[in-house]
Amino acid sequence: MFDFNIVRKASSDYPKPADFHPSYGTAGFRSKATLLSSTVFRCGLLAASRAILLNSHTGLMITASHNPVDDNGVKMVDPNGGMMPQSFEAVATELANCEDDDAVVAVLRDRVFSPMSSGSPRSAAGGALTVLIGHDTRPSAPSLLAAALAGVRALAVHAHSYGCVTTPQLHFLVHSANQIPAAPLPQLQSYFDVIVGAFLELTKGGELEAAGAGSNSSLLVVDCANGVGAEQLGKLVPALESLGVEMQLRNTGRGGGQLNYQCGADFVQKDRLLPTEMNDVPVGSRCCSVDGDADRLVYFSPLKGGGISLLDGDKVAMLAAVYIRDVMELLPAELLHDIQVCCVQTAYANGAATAYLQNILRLPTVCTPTGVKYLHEAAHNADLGIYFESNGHGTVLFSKTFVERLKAMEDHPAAKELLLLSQLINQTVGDAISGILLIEFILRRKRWTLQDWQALYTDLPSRQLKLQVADRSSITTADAERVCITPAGIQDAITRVISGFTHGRAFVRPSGTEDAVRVYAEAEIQEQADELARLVARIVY
Ligand code: 16G
Ligand code: ZN
Repeated sequence: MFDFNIVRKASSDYPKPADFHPSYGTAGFRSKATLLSSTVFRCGLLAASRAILLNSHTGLMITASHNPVDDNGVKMVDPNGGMMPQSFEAVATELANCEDDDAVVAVLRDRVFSPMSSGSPRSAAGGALTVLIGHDTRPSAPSLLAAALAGVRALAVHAHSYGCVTTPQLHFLVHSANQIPAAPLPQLQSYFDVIVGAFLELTKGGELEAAGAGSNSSLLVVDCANGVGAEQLGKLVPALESLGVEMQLRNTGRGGGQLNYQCGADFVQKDRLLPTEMNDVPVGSRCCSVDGDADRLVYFSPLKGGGISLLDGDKVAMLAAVYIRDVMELLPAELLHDIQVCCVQTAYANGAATAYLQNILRLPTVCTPTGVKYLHEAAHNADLGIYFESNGHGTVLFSKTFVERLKAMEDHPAAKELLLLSQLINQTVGDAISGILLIEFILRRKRWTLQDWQALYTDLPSRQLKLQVADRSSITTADAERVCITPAGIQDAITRVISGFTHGRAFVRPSGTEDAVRVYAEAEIQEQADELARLVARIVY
């Protein structure tokens, strides 16, 4: 049985900085790394508490994803490999904001344990309940890892650090650790065994052709954002070689480049520029960028005279949707009876992508607020839920029912193929490594170049702006962030401005990860999208 006195004493080594008020936002806690020791320690307590209460292994990922190298963050992972339920976020925030050690113990005892357990909490001592921990490549990782370990151990729960792993790898490992009770913890290799194993099985038989014509069709240049993806992606090189793809890694961190600085999926998607260390890549080459913790992926191709042709998360979603629809059409009708397919997007999805989905693919669509937890939940409600944010984060979820039906018909080649896809595609969270394998497989199977893929539809020109305002919480939204509720009158003003633009669409939302307000605008031509964004920004100021 754990002892709250031990918690109190351990907590005294991790005092909260005065005037620091973290909140569990879109992707967990995020801040300047120097402020985060107490927050990460307390997340260690929380992850251990949830392990005890749920009698399962839980997880903690220490990362600030695509944010600058001096930031860091922490995110909780639930036993199913998904994110901590939103209902628990307020308690996490309350715990992180306790001003002293007594308050930490009080929140833990009265808010975390008491309402959720009947009677006293189960003892973890002597049991094998474990919090699985991973971190990215940030220099602040070792000290924050020590804080996390101290938090977990203060509740007499085991902690296991996987070291430097991608966020999706950690989610995958937590999920698989909970599959067989009392089994030893999974090794990182099991992730590659499942994902790469499915890929090799899918590509067996050698019917795959080189991805279209062109002198560089065998080359895939990957921008690793100088992050954790570099080491893990290195392990894919042989698998892709078997498909005739030569994968070259850039921004691996070994060339002295800084994490996420002028590179990575966020930079490429938002700034539409060639990442650093890639100036020598031939025009028209197949390239992709992952972010600092390798849960986002976008593809692109360098253009003549600079700039890039971007294939963002919307395009990835459409490629996956087109392919999966093709395979599903080969399935016997009875297998598909009552099977719901759905594509989930956010307000950031390009209007042309939504139109393609609805008018050409004729797939049902749902729009949710920004943040994986919302998209993931919506995709889970379907039997086959395809979700990708434009920024490149997403995955394809298969329901248990659908997987069971596919298994029952495994002899059918299309059923077998979909089953393998459900293993190739990380089912816990968006995953750049699994995404690269999926895209490379589909391009080969369809014999498409990036240009063929790009031609699915033409994006409407768009512009995003980031505004520093005095109080971002004064802006509140509804209807999946497409409508501003407060300040009063702001939405009417935005709607009036939009009405002056052909194919105009715009919205404003407070960021969930930064102290800023974001503006998105799209219109028929780039100058108009820029102008619309500027006019909307003026309304906000
Ligand atoms: C985080 C979210 C991402 C979202 C982004 C929005 C996760 C794992 N990541 O990176 O889904 O698109 O925040 O950031 O949930 P913003 O609120 O600052 O625009
Ligand atoms: Zn990320």
